[in-house]
Amino acid sequence: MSTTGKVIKCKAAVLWGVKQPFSIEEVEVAPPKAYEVRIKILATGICRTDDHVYNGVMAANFPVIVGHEGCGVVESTGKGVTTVKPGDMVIPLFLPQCGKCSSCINPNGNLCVKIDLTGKGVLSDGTTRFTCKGQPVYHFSNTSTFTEYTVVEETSVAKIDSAAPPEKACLFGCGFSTGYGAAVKTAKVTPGSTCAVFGLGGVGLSVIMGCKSAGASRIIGIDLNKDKFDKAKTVGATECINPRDYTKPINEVLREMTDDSVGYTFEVVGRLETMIDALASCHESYGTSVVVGAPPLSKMLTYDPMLLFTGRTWKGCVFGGWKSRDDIPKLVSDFMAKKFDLDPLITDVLSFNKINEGFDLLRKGESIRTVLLL
Ligand code: CND
Ligand code: ZN
Ligand code: ZN
Repeated sequence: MSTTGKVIKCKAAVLWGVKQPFSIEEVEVAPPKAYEVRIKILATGICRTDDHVYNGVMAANFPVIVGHEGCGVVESTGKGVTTVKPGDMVIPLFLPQCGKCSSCINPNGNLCVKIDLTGKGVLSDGTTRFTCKGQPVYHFSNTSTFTEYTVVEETSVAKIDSAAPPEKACLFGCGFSTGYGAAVKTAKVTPGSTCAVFGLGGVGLSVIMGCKSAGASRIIGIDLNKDKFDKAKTVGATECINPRDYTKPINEVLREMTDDSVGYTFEVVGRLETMIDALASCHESYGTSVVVGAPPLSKMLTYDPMLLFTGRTWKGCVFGGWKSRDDIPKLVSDFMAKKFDLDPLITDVLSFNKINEGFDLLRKGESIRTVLLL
């Protein structure tokens, strides 16, 4: 029986408030309105950004359905949708591409005005498509993938190769694309260069994969958890260090290790201290440092402007700098052509019901990416 045009009742993991465990609930998912798409989610990864919402350090309205690293199949489309149809394999995009705003029009921009950085959690008409126990439930970042069905706007959907395996392709929704793009698209790492990556989670390891594919000759991984080092080396780190093993500031350690030649640094933790450490660690004249870690809510940074005066470049990127609808299908094609391997990033695969277990693995530092199957 077709579900088109009807409310779908299904399972979703609802966050009712800060630091409350994910609660698997029956939710009602309304049909897509004009220019919207309803997607059956098949697989979704767990990213630290979802945990930031749980911890209250990233803006969101509650109750909310988070999750932003998913892959699924279009179930139905609203009026006016022309770029996807039922049955298409798709990735929901936390960074939309409307194609009309100033970022979308500029060849170097990607921060589409339709991105929801302030956690409003509603679609264009100001309402939500999720209801639980008679109460509206908010969307998250134009995606909401911790649910069997979600509704997103057409501008937040990338159609990908229908043969892509969802349990891997979901990582294109955030972790892999964000990290890999930070290196190849935003920093534009050059062959033979030296790179340093602060934070060796799923996003940081993807940065390392990007540095490697760009031809960097030295890639130094930095983490407080030495259990992350083996995996970092598997994906391309040439060496790994723990700042706690040194008494000197980490920028001095890196300068000595490399004869003062660190061309690129990446902050992939999301802490103010590591943002400054990463900036100070790139070469004072020609170095580039990229902020990839999500800035903590309402926190300010002070720094010595001499760090920039000498010539360093400091930048950041959302979703690796990619233009989401254009570039993600191409990245998936590269994956299907075996240009890179996502298997090292996926440490755990769990059924959707075990979502809290998946988050525990992340919090204990025991997982890179846990993929939940719906
Ligand atoms: P995850 O938590 O898996 O990795 C972070 C790593 O940093 C862990 O291995 C920690 O041990 C390590 N770490 C913690 N403190 C320090 C420290 N002081 N020095 C060195 N290492 C440390 O997170 P993830 O890889 O899923 O995400 C990383 C960040 O990227 C996080 O802030 C997330 O919110 C952000 C992000 C950004 C974007 C974007 O578009 N820019 C998209 N998704 C996620
Ligand atoms: Zn736009
Ligand atoms: Zn993410």
